[in-house]
Amino acid sequence: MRIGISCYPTIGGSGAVATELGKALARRGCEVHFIVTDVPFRLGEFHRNVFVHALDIISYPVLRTPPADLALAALMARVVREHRLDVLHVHYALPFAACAFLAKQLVPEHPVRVVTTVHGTDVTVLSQDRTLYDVIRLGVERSDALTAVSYSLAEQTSAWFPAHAPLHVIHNFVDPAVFHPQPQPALRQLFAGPEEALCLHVSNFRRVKRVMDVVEVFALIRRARPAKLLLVGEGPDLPDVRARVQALDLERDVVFAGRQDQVAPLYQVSDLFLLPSEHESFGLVALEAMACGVPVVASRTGGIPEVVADGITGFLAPVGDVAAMAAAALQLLNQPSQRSAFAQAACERAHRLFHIDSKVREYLRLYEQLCTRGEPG
Ligand code: GMT
Repeated sequence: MRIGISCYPTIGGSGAVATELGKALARRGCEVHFIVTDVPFRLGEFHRNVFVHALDIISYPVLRTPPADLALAALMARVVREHRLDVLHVHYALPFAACAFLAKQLVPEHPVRVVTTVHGTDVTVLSQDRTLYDVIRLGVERSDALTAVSYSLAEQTSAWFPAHAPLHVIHNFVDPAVFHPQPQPALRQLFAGPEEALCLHVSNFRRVKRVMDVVEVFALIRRARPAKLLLVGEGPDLPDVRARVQALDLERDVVFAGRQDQVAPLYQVSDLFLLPSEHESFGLVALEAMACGVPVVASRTGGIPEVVADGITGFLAPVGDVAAMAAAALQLLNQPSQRSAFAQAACERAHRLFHIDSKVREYLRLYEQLCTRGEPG
């Protein structure tokens, strides 16, 4: 099968999922064409059966902004035609679903099937903007199939786009070969002493992640016991977070690791993962932490309860309830036997329910169903 994939190439869950899916499909013998503005960050070295088509955008004085989305649609159409793609799978509805719709109009002679995966803020934030709603709706309604990364997001998608394409829930996934428990004593020593608990947060430091709550939760933990906090990632809220750490006099206990490509070892050395997001359609980082045997304390919002089993693989609390999150964290950190039971349950749940192989099979089944159906409309 020949599959085109479009996604944002930069750091973020949707790009990570799209890239890992593409690599896994290629390992299974599919020909995979990434149609992107840049090489996806998780792609890594050369992979057999994987091709990257990166966008070139014309610059001309009359054009006030580069016509990136139109150029992407034209590139999609060219790759569909030249490589006779069976499926064009786009990740994140804006702009990719509308670009794919346009690409299809450009190659009417070639019956490519368009699959759109909605990931989160494409539905929960951008679709609620009047200036974008209709163009997102077009893409969502005119895809041949739509997938959502959680039941929670599927419900929201149906509410916003009642006439959407046939909708399937295919949860995000982890590769246990990469995300598994693994003691890393030398690495851990860099962050925490033997008596200290190590808490971890990984995100793009956007408002929706409530990284400030991570700091507040940690401050309460630190008041009760020796602990360190490792913050991975960067984004708009980073300066405020740094300032808050300073104001709370926690500079010696908080490590800002910045952007990291290899996150698995950082999960592996941590005792607890904190994800107090305002909203999260899935929470891929929580799943990756669990797969590495790290219990998660998170907010009860969106798709997080589909990932974190409350009271079994972590604890969930209302958004903004930093006291409840700190109490849950301390309960786990102060009782090593409970923490290790949660760690084991977390790893077991992540590997059993969200294994890359089963999710790739679900996507392939969907592609095959679409391709064996008659000509798409
Ligand atoms: O929608 C976003 O905020 C961006 C997107 C991304 O590219 O990271 O994140 C969403 O997709 C991830 C992968 O499916 C999910 O794990 C995240 O929960 C989701 N983010 C939100 O819903 C805020």
